[in-house]
Amino acid sequence: METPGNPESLPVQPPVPWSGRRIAHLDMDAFFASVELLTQPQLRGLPVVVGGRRRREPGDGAAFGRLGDYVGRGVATTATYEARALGIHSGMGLMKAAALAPEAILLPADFEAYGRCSRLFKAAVAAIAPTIEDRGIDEIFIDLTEVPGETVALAQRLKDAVRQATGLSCSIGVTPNKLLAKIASEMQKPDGLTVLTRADLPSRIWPLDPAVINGVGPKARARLQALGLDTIGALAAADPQLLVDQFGQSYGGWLWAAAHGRDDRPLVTLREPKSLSRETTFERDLHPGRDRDALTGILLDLCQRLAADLERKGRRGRTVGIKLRYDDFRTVTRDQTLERATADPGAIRDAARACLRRVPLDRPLRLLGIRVGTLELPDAAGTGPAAAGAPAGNGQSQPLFPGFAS
Ligand code: DCP
Ligand code: MG
Repeated sequence: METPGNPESLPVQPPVPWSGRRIAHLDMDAFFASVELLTQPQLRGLPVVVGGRRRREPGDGAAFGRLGDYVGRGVATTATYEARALGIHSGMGLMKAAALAPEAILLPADFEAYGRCSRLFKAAVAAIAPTIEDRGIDEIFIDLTEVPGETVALAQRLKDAVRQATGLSCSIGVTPNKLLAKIASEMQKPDGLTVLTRADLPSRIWPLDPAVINGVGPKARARLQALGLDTIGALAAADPQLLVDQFGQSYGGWLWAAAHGRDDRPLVTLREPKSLSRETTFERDLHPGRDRDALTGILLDLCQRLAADLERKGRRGRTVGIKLRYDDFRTVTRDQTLERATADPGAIRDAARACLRRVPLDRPLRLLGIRVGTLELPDAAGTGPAAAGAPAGNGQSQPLFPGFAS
């Protein structure tokens, strides 16, 4: 079967996977390096390597240098395809890489930017296909079984959505299971789209090195090689008893099944948090009147931390709640529903203030907590979490425990 790499080669008949499932694996292309090129487009087309330890300072736009000038023990986290053509790959020592390509550009890593892009591409996919297994910063499995649409068109839609949300390309493989999808997504990198059916197993999978199977590491590969099993096809044709004798019941049996493209593992989907919260118990009980400034400071700090938690997890919430525990261990909570979901510390603070007006503040407190619930992902349009909230404003200086006469 023709596997489409470009629109011209789209098959007339949609490919039909051989089980009921349609599982996609999506992996971003040269991820860290591609994120860097978004803000430094003048480096496009050049060999670029991301690595090294030095932290980038804010406003440090021109922080790149020649790889040949690098001295140190850092490793390459990734390299553009132009740098890979020169022999550089992830995990390679930068000094070794420098010997191969001294003229290549070296950029320090900016993990915040990679995290932002990661959240954006996952949200863009989730808006189309919500059943997702998160496999790390730049890859996910997606269950497309229940998502309407022909497979190639749907995969293309996902790629387009990822590009729209991030400006980045990714590669997708769609097959009946995770094992094959992971192999398929690699097949036409970068910007690949590979759909495999049962009929493709002998022609597309069996010629490959067993090392492309996720779970066959260098040691297993070497042992397979020693047995003369240097392709997946050879592994599939091997006597399963030989594999069990060599590798044990469990791994040997798995190897043989994997070579036949069998894998029934379900997706391990994101367990959505219902709410996020922060709370603190004071070293000594604080009185809402006498210790008003201290309490205000603590609550502002909790709001900031909670907003940072939301930002990190890429979530916003529509309810804000407070929790107070009095010196006699009685606990009260109050909630406030917002008009729009927010991750903004100012909006959280304002809602907390509204909640505080509804609790008695007549005795010392031992604990203060704040919670944001009814969480949602930001829309795939790419607005940052702060965009949906009220501006942080300058209300910071107002006490959060107002109107209490001690
Ligand atoms: N990474 C890392 N150290 C490694 C390997 C990877 O820090 N030894 C980081 C940098 C990569 C990101 O993880 O950009 C994703 O890893 P991938 O293996 O998916 O590699 P790339 O996305 O860089 O390239 P590809 O296009 O092959 O997926
Ligand atoms: Mg990748």
